[in-house]
Amino acid sequence: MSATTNWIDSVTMEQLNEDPNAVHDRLRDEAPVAFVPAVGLHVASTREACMAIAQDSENWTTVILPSGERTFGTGTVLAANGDEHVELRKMIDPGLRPASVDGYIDDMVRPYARHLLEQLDEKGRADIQEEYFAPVSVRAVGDLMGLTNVPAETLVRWFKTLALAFGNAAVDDKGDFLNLELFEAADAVREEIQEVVDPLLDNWAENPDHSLLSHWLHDGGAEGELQSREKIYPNIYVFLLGALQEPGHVMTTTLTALLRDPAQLERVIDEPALIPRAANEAARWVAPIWVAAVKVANCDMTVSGVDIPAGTPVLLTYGSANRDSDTWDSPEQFDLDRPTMPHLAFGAGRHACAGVHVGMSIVRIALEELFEAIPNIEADPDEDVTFWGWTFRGPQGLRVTWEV
Ligand code: 261
Repeated sequence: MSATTNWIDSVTMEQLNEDPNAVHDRLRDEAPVAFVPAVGLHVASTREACMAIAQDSENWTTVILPSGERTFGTGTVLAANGDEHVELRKMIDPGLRPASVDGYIDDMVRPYARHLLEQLDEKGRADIQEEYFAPVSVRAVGDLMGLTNVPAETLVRWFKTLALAFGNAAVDDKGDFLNLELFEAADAVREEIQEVVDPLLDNWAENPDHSLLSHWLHDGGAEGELQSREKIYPNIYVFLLGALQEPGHVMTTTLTALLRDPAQLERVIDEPALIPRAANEAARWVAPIWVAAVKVANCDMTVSGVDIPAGTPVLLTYGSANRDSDTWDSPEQFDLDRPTMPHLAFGAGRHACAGVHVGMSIVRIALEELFEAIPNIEADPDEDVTFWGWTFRGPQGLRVTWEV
């Protein structure tokens, strides 16, 4: 075995969760597509390799990370192909179109954001992730889905449990999953979700409203028929993980980057129109969904000079692609002024994120309200921010202070 494969064989899931960049900086240089035993899959790390695969749906069939399938079951939009994928996107996309989002998003986000900030204002310190960003993120998307009566704490607990299971990608040398207790916790949460959502679907069957789930139930099925729950539930789980968690991750990552560079923070606070640019650069800098797409080669393929036999699943690491120095100068730096190049935080090709506009609108509004209410926000000098996660990545929390 060559020296090059040797170090890859000893990469661990812990390393990937703690500091994926240390591993992937080297993978991009030495092995743009390589088998990584820790997760039992081939992994594509360069922007070129990820784009080539993501944009070629003729030669690659979309599947899902095995730990993701164990968490959500089959039938998610994430793993659908061809007509089935088109049908699911017809169910999911309409409520997320920019023109539609722009009509409802302010009323959905601002009042709750202001309410939380009023409560925090006099305190002078907070874990802004746990006390503001995560609640705003889940309340906005939860309300949009129609889960207005599910408390924010419950929604946060759901996405955290589902995310730990989905990202539980480690396998032993036989390819069997480790840490089964994380899947069992997600099984229990899925049951809890059904207990909450079943009665809501019963009600929407008789009394449709403007919520996303009511539309899924009524508009996604055959003419005049309700969409089957079998088709709806896997995609509810997808939303209750990614859609609930990631706007919050982008908010915290944006603020973390700005707090580390007070000159850039000051520019954004002085000129709120820069918020979208800051949030977009944050999504490139630390992609909240660092890893998720898996594609299987339909025939023998060669990607970036690496031969991939037919039937090989390849994991696309968009977080790594976003740090590719062939595209970005000093990619490890958060830089408001870098030339705009399309990054891969929202994926590419047919499976590109359906929620990019709604998600980034929620991020923008949450940051606008925060900087308006607390323009003198500072990092807590006693706390070091820890980023964690390979599949999903973001700050574990973010302690901040301000003078009251
Ligand atoms: C709404 C998008 O959600 C996800 C995306 C990728 C992996 C898991 C998700 O829940």
